Amino acid sequence: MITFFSPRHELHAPAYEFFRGERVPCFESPARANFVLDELVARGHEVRAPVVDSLALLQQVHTPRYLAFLESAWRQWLALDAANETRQPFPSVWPVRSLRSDVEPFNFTARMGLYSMDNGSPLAAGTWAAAKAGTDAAASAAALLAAGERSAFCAIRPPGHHAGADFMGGYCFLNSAAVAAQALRAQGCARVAILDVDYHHGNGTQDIFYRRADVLVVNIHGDPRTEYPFYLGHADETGEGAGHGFNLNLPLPAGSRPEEWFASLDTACARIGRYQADALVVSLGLDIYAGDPISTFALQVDDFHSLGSRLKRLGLPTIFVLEGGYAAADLGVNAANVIDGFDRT
Ligand code: SP5
Ligand code: ZN
Repeated sequence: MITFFSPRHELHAPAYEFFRGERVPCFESPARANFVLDELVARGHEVRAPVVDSLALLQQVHTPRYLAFLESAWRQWLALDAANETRQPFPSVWPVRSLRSDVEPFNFTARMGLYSMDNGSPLAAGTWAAAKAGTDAAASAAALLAAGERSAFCAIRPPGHHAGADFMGGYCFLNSAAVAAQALRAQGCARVAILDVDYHHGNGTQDIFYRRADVLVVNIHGDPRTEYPFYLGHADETGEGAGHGFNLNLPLPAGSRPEEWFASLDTACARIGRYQADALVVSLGLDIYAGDPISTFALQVDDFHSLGSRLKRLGLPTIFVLEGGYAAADLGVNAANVIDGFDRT
């Protein structure tokens, strides 16, 4: 399977995040994508640089004011104080419920809060460049499918599925899976399915397509009553307006076993089959792995091969987009097992 990869992902390298009130090294590290790249190369997969500019697609899935903020955020941070070069910006105030989010404050930290769902998405100097390289990869993968290829893999970071139309969150800034789906729609696929298998519910992707019937969104994830992102991902969220019936959430209790997870995968695949999708985007979060440091599902290395071969049986042109997965040293083998399960069985 052809893989899209850009070394620009390394431009997003914040030093720390917060955990229980302490600064800890970021779980979402540059090493992650490099482990994936190395394993795919070792197994003989072709790697290409992104070739498509995704800006027009980004403007269809994110709001203009969010894109303007994110693109200029680091420059604004430095403009406050040149010494900020070695500091990380974090939000500390958010417009919950009765507070207004329609008026953009001048204050930088207040705008950070307006455009964030949490304080868990550290910004760095190259965040925009790295995230944009990721969405360029997603758009390039769609172009490859238009040219007749059956599948493509985007080995990208930072991840994207928590990023909604106008906010960042959960290590995510630009929603690459949404860009891939939007690109497939633009090139003639009438119905696109997104299957999100990351441990955490893909609230951003759900947000972007919630009122649309042309993109089915299916999520398998840890029950949000106990797992991040907590405030979305329940089974009763089925879509709104024209999108009613085109969002399926399959939450599983924390600690669920692989057998239970694969039973949900069968349910997800059955829904995608009934939808008669023309193409599939897989938000490939590998934090469902037993060795993941922040998650509680227990898929083993070989289970990722089974995941790939199960998805192959859908018989759809498919784009895989890397999302979470924090056991960095095992990420390459787990990602490559999905790809080989799909490609080589
Ligand atoms: C893309 C993605 O996987 N984002 C995940 C963001 C999760 N952020 C919250 C992390 C909370 C970590 N809790 C750790 C518990 C360890 N015992
Ligand atoms: Zn995750």
